[in-house]
Amino acid sequence: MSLINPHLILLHPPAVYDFRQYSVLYGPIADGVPSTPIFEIYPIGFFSIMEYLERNGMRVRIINLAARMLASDDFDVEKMIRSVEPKAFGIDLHFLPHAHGSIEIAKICKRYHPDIPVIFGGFSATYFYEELIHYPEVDFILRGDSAEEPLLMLMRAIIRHSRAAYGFSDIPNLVWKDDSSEVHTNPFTHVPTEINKFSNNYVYAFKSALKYRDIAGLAPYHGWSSEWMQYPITPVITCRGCAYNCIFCGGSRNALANYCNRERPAFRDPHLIAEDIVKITRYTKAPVFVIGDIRQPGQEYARTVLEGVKKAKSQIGNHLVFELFTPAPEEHFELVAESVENFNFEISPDSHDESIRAAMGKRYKNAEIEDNIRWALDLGCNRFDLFFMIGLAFQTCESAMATVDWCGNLMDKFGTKAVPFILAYSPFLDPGCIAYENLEKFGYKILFKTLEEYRKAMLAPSWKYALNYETEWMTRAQIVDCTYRAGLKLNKLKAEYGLIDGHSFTTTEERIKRAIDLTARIDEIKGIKDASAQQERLMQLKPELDTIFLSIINEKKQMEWPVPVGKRTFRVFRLLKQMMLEYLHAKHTKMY
Ligand code: B12
Repeated sequence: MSLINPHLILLHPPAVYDFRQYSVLYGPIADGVPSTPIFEIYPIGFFSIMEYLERNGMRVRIINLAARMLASDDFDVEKMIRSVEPKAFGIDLHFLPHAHGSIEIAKICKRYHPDIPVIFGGFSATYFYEELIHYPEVDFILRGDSAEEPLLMLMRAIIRHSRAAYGFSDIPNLVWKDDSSEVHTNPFTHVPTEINKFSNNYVYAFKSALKYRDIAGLAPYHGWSSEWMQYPITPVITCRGCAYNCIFCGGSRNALANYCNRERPAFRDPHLIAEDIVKITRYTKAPVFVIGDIRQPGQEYARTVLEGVKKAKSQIGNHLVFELFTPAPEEHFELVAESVENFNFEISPDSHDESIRAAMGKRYKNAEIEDNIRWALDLGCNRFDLFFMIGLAFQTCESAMATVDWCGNLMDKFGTKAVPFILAYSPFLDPGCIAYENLEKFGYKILFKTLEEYRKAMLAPSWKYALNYETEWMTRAQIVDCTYRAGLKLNKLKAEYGLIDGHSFTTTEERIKRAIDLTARIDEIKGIKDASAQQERLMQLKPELDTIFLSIINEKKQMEWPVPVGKRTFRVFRLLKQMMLEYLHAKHTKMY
């Protein structure tokens, strides 16, 4: 084995393998995130897994296959997988849209390396573990929202005992097959309440990228490395789990209690959050996205984070982005403004209709939202994003269009710094969320239940047929149609109020109209009985479909947080210095 052969290779699959060959109208399913519909962003947890294992003597490499495939049509996944020889492959099935890609990648791993174990993990692997373990290419599943410690145990067991069963039965949360393919489900007991040991340290990741000479493989999303890290937004994680119960969220308190055994969220020490933020700003000028409302555990927690950041205020030019899970009191904005030079906020009111919002689990008023925008902007906030949804309980298309009208009012009142987005809840209502588990109560109908159905759904020719739900108030076709109508209207309003220029307005309108036209043409093609004729007609659409692949109703650039003008986003020398220090520190940690 070569000295730099990693013990574990974490592979991030594209949602659909091989998307480069299929003719699919993915629709605006990724219009609210920086990734494409292939969902090339790997779980943030890859970083903490890598760091925890490396600190304990394992060599870990991340290969973002999805981002590599997006970057080049010539990137040969099979060749890449054939050329490596780790002790184990780890594949994420965290986001359910990867139902197709993750299994296909596992098949390729097994084709070239039948004896190398394949480990699955993530939220969707946890939810569907009983079905997933029966796929022949899956050897192990680690359930739960915190895999670091059991994964280290598993890696040690794999390295010491090869494929022998000895040792596997002691690893919490592990689902595994023995040599005669009998399935064993270990107790699901590892749900850490103390998460300070899992840091947000990207230094290990960069070290690994240099070691395996593969910066491109590490890129968390397409465009991140290709533009030499021009816009590498860096997340800081405040917690595991959530204190809130939004009914459509697979990461809500009840959802995680239901399938991840997490009864309550675990928060990282607020002093460490401040340290994480300051540390990151030493080697990048990119925006820092603080994930999770820092008021979740109480105002005192938020105060401690902000006071910590304030100490370094004069050295931090980066834009910090804070989430608001509920509207905050004015003092919170004052505290943020005192502590941070460049700050931004985001909130997800979902609907303008307070009764629909309340049904989704969010009991706050429009007046409170408006107060928050005003206070924040008056105190110097650069940008206040608002996210609205289509596909909610009790929501008709008329109601969604009225939400767009309210977005117009907000832009009218607050100008270009209040930035609204409207998106369809897509492609899937999260398994395990309150609505998914109580369909009748919330008027949802779920169209796919098994993992195998989700795997196939991702290959549907149009997102209309991939959506896993409809509501009492809108069918799938109506959700699709309403999303395009709302997108057209919001685009127009954004141009009217000066949030976007004429070019953005025209290109977005053209994309939406093309998507409407392609939706109708695909519906027609679906009516063709002969499968090969149908496939041939679909393939003829591919060049046109490719022109609206990246986004449809929202341009990606509209979601970018500001970066200080004229600054190089990465400070390479500081990063190298930090890596050196970490290396010296790591030399003193014991090997397994
Ligand atoms: C922040 C966040 C984002 C961020 C960053 C995502 C990221 N890189 O992880 C952004 C905004 C980009 C995002 C996007 C999306 N998100 Co999101 N996101 C979250 C959120 C709020 C917090 C994530 C977090 O803090 N993770 C903490 C880190 C430390 O842990 P982790 O990444 O989960 O990893 C741990 C375990 O899951 C496990 N694990 C994960 N992968 C693997 C692999 C192996 C081999 C093993 C062993 C273990 C393992 O071990 C890790 C370490 O302990 C969660 C809700 C929640 N409460 O978790 C939703 C959540 C994860 N997102 C979700 C969804 C659906 C999406 C989107 C598909 C939405 C969309 N249509 O655009 C996209 C996918 C984007 C992509 N992949 O390209 C759902 C997933 C439900 C599901 N079953 O599919 C969640 C649960 C809730 C929600 N609806 O937002 N998201």
